[in-house]
Amino acid sequence: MNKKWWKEAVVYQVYPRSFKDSNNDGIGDLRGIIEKIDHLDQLGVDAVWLNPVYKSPNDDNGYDISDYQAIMDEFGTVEDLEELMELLHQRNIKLIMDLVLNHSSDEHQWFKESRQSKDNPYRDYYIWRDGKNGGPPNNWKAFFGGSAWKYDQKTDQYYLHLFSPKQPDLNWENPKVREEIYEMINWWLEKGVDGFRLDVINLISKDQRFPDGKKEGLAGHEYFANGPRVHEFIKEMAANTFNKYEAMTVGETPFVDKEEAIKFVKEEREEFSMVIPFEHLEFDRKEGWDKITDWDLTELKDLMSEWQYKLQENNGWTSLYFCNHDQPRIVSRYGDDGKYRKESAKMLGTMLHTLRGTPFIYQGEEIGMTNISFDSLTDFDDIETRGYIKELQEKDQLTQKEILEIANYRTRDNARTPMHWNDSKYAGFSESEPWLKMNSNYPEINVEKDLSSDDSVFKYYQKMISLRKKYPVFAYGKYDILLEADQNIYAYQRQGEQNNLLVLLNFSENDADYDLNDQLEIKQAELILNNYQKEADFELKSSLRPYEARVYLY
Ligand code: ISL
Ligand code: CA
Repeated sequence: MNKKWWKEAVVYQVYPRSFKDSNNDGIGDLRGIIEKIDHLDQLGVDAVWLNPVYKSPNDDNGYDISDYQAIMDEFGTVEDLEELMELLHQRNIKLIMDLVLNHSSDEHQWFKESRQSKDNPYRDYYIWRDGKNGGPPNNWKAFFGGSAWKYDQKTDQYYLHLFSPKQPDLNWENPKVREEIYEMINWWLEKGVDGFRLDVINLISKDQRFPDGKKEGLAGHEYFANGPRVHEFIKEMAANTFNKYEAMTVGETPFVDKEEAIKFVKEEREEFSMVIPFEHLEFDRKEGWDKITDWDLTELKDLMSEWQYKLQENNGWTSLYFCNHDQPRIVSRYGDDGKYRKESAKMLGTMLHTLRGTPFIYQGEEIGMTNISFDSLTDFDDIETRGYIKELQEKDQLTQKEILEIANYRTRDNARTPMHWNDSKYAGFSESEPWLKMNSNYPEINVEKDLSSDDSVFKYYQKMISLRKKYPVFAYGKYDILLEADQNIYAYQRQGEQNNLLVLLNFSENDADYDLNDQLEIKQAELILNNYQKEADFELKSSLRPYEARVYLY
């Protein structure tokens, strides 16, 4: 096992639009992040990943880029970004940028040219096809609803957009596109950026026959996810860019299971440092976005275990996360955002920081922020939610109230509400009305409050992060599951060179008994982390309190 800084790191994700607004226009910005570096430093994180900050008309909040080498007007300037990077580096915090390479904005110069004529030099920068039988070229569906093809009158052809029509897919088959992309990446690397998170990077190679999709789920995904040339393209890109700088790379990879994951992250293959898995966040949406399903802890345990074993056996690495800008708040999903909010937030955090991989904390998770509840369907900003609402209204099987309930549970806006810094109006995020509604619970849940209390979620995260730094077993220890069939407790050990860890996590709101006598022979162990004030002695047979998390060192 090779040691790497990013295997020992904890990454903090900043969604710039909602982190801190420095000039009171209601929108978070780069100077706002600069103002809050102390918060990151205090928490103890090693790297910051910024969601896209490039020039963009914001059809999908920055994931539609119109200029890869300029900063969005509302966020600031390239100089602000350089200053932020410099200040982070002074505190030994690395900077990870987001790279959106599967698509650009339709307002990018390349696309403006491309749509002009069939013989424009930029035509093949995008994917254009003739229609079929008066409709689109095939049945592929877009992630945000509807067909993945949009008709363009000017040249009487369709272009492919796997996301919104304002996000046309780039044509990676064209070597000129690849060269331009590599040049742009190197421009950022030369500035000193330490790594990248690569948006939906496993979608860049499409089956060039463009057949109709036949599998269940998003139509066509078997032809555009993990496509024929995906590894060839990634190897070429890595060799020409990241690997020359030893940059950290995080591939965002929907439709990837543990077998596919290995192909991206097995160290010898020199593709990515790690991937962003999805399967562990799909338990409550197995029957689709519009149906909330019950889920079972043993399923989650099995899945986590399979990934853990597969990766450690194959010398591969992964990111560990529950929250990001696309996911509702985890404490409202797998935890309890009422009575046991603090306990369950800490317990879920413990899982992320004690498995084998690199933990990613999403802003607000470190204070246990919860989902929001909008009163009206018009409150939603998220383009994905608006797409689904439209589809559901057209299907006409659910009442407006039912649609509102589902949208509130699912919406990516849950993660995107402004950060809670204190209990003043607009929570210290801004002095003007924010771009998205605030969660009304900010007077109870905010950073200032957490800093002044000993048993806060923040203080617990701080401790967890410092423990990871102190004991290499957190990063490098071998994973083994315990109490495999237990329905309430997720238990595992990590075996390291100097020490071992025993992790016990109660996912239920009741006390849960356990007996490890058959599985372990430990007499003494030190409790190094516990989310209850009154600490428990070490015993192989005992009971956990509601949402209790314990980490023992031995
Ligand atoms: O967010 C999702 C589930 O709620 C996915 O459908 C999501 O769109 C997918 O995981 C890809 O996400 C990434 O690319 C999108 C962008 O909207 C997301 O914010 C980004 O993380 C298109 O660039
Ligand atoms: Ca601002």
